[in-house]
Amino acid sequence: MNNQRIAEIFNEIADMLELSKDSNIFEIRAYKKAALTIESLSEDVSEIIEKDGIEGLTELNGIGKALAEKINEFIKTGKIKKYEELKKIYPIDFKNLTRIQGLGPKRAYSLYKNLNVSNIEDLKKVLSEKKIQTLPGFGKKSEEELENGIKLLESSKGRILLGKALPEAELIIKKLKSSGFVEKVVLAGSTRRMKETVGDLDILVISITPEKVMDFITKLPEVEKTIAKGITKTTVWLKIGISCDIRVVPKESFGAAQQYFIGSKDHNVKVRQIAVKKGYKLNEYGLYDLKGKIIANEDESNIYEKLGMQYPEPEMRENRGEIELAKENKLPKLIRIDDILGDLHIHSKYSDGLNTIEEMAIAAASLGRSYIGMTDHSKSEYVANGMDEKRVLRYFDEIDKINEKLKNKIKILKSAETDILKDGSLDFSDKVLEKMDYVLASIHTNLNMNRQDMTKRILTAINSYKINIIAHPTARLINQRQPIEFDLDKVFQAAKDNNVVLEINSYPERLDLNDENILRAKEFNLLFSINTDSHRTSNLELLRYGIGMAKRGWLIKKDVINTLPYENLIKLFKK
Ligand code: DGT
Ligand code: CA
Ligand code: CA
Ligand code: ZN
Repeated sequence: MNNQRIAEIFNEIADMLELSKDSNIFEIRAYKKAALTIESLSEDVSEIIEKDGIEGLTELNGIGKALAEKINEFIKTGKIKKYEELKKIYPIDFKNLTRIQGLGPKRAYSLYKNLNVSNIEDLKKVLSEKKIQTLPGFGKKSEEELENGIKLLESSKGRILLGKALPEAELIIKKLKSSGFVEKVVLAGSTRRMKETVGDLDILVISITPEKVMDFITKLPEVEKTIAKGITKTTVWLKIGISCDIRVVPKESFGAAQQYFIGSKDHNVKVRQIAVKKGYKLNEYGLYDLKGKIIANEDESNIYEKLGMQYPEPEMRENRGEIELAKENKLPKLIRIDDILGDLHIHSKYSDGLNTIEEMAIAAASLGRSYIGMTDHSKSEYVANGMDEKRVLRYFDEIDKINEKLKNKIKILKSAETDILKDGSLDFSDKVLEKMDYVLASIHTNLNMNRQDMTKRILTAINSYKINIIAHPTARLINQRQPIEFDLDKVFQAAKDNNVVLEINSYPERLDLNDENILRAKEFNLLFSINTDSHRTSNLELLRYGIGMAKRGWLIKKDVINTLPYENLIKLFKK
């Protein structure tokens, strides 16, 4: 795919432009925006050019004539001159280096200038020589941070984001279904349990022609190579960078196979113990009595039933107490995606989004949402084109107008993603905050404050009694950035005392709060809001990942505020 590479190049150009003295913020943003657009196209840019020429490109969101020509240049020559020229000045592997926590383009450049570091290997070397602590702007602490950052990056190798794994699994399953060789296909493993990262895909199939299924799989265009091919199990390596296990299972074992391969392993071990206590045997082929007679096979729920348990949804199967509840008939009725009526974290062109407010609203309405909250960034988010006090008022005026226009379709609430500054104060004056229907606040800067100061910062914001929702509370980026450090229990208690709601951010890189923190926050009887943090219309569909996380955190409908109808929600915010 050309798209991926061009997006990478544009991001790198943006990084390099940021380094030059006469850098132009608009140009930098333009490259970043274009990269986002290209990355998410379903069609390769070369196909667009073939069909509609360069004009086809300029019709895309965020791509003007100059950038369209750069894309065309890449398709024609395999290169972009501007990139090559910048690369001569900055021969640095920004793409990989900036994936290390605490290392942005500026610091990477400083390491290059001073110590000739141009890639991760060089960085490891100078770290081992303890050379970085002597540089201006760096210290012993930065050295430690970089070492930890490299460790985090390396430990994540091999696991990919659910947001990448699930669509790929669905694509393969769809192809299998239409192949004509299978009777039934289901997804299993961590992807089915909606775990935030996935080690490999697991797919189960019923088929009377397993050879044909395996031939079909190994020839899919998504497959890079075949690792092992058999009649009952085949493993292929996928181009997205993980492997996929396909198992063909006899019809009479399908239920047991599902129970086994959905996992998790810890859950299975415990369930098997229960079977043994009852005098049964449970494996991936069936549930048997002592004489070896099969008592449950064809379907999964049957197995739990025979063991005297309720059926636990896959998202709960992590041996975190769900088995005990299932035995006592006390499993919570987990939230479902259809329970969600609105989305309270959405960006538009007013800051770093790709679409207009109206486009976002119409897209949300067509997905069945009855309200959205607009939350473009506040002024401190300079690179993200954050709004100052003047612009945010125009933003609210425009929302009023669009509300009038769309009043039969959807309701739009006024808000803004307001930065919690270093001292815990907010990035907008009270006068502006009062004009909002609710205040969504979040931390984007000074992420490496120590635990004590960070706790104080968040508590100050919460105790100000000015905020309604804290967005992506830990600010982590999966595989890239550790969560900020603060006293969770203190913050959760303060949130409870001040009616502050915690977000479950559905962005696959964020999924913040995560399952464990949700379970912990639930102990404080907190309320949650499951939002997409959409930056373009297609992002609105990321909601299912937030729902996955919420189910993994055992949430039910009434734990989540955006299951409320509009009027009740407004009342809740007024309280
Ligand atoms: P992953 O791939 O690391 O993201 O996580 P899973 O859960 O998909 O693990 P995977 O692919 O190794 O195995 C798929 C399922 O098979 C797993 O969730 C439970 C089951 N399984 C694998 N190994 C064992 C085992 O040794 N004992 C039991 N009881 N179940 C197992
Ligand atoms: Ca797996
Ligand atoms: Ca597997
Ligand atoms: Zn946001």
